[in-house]
Amino acid sequence: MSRSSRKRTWGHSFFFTPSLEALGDRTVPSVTSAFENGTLSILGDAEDDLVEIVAEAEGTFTVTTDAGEETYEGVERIEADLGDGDDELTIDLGEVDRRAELEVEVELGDGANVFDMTADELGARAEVSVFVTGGGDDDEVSIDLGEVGARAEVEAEVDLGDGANYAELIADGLGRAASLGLVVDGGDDDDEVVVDLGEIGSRAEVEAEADLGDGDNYAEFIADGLARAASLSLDVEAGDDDDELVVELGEIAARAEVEADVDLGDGDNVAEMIADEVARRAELDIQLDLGDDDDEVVVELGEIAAGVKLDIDVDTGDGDDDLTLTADEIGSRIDADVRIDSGDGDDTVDADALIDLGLEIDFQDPDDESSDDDDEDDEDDNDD
Ligand SMILES: [Ca+2]
Ligand SMILES: [Ca+2]
Ligand SMILES: [Ca+2]
Ligand SMILES: [Ca+2]
Repeated sequence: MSRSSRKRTWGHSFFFTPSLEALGDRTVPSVTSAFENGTLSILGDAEDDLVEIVAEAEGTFTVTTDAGEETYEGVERIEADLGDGDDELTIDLGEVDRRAELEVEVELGDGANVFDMTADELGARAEVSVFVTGGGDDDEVSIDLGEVGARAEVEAEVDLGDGANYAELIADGLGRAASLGLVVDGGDDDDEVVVDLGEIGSRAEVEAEADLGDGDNYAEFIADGLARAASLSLDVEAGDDDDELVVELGEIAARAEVEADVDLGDGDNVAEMIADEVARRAELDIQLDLGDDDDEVVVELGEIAAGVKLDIDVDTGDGDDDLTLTADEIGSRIDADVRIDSGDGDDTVDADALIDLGLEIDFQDPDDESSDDDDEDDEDDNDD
């Protein structure tokens, strides 16, 4: 029906009226689907396509497009190429069976696209991979996994291209020894990425990598907690504009490991890392690099139990930076290595709570060595 917008008015009548051919085209559906060797293929065109895929049973999917409704059995892989235009693809996986395997690969093309995949739950040892590629315009990608079962494996790669994109990955908790790998590429322009996983189960492994590119980006990574011996690796990179990253991890249980490597580039960036509790023998390795310009850093670790290993390295570059590092309590036998480099500029650094709790902090602030405000200069050995 969108074709009617192409209708042109002709000043005079001709024998061949192109509009008649256009009318004939309307009977040709814009989306076709096919099935071969376990792969369900969906092909759109350069116009706006609307596709809905619903799981009926394991490997059985009903596809609804403007061509009608078709059901396929024995599906192991879904491939969709929707071309340009503002496309919308929804996939409802329902309850994914134990040990079920599914691969989804989607090309959304240019245009303002929407991709929405939901599951109520992933059964134990299920394996789901999803690869989504957007184009140069504003894309919206949402993946909701529901409750992820024990030893389930999820791999998600989302390349949003340029444009003001939005991507979210939601789970209602990860089961014991489950694994989740996420890679998000945001391209230029202002992107928003939200990851909210619920409780990360014992010995579960999460690896998340986000490259937000230029633009004023916002990224949020939330977990209700990490259970015993769970591990989380977070790698976030952004470009020269004003970026904001919020990480909230709840209670980090005994022997859990958190590794965060954050590089937000120049611009007025904000980085917040918050945990309520870090239990015995957990390990935290936090590297925050916020580049030049006026940055804000908050690291709040709550109660830190005995035997915790802490490696914190914060570098806010030049500019007027504002840093706060706090904890409520620190147990005995902490293996801590905390370095703060606030670069040139008028910085406010508050790590008093950590110092009061007995933690040694290695401050690197070039302003301390060449301070114009102090009447008496501390003589440094680098004076000639
Ligand atoms: Ca299309
Ligand atoms: Ca895009
Ligand atoms: Ca961006
Ligand atoms: Ca930046």
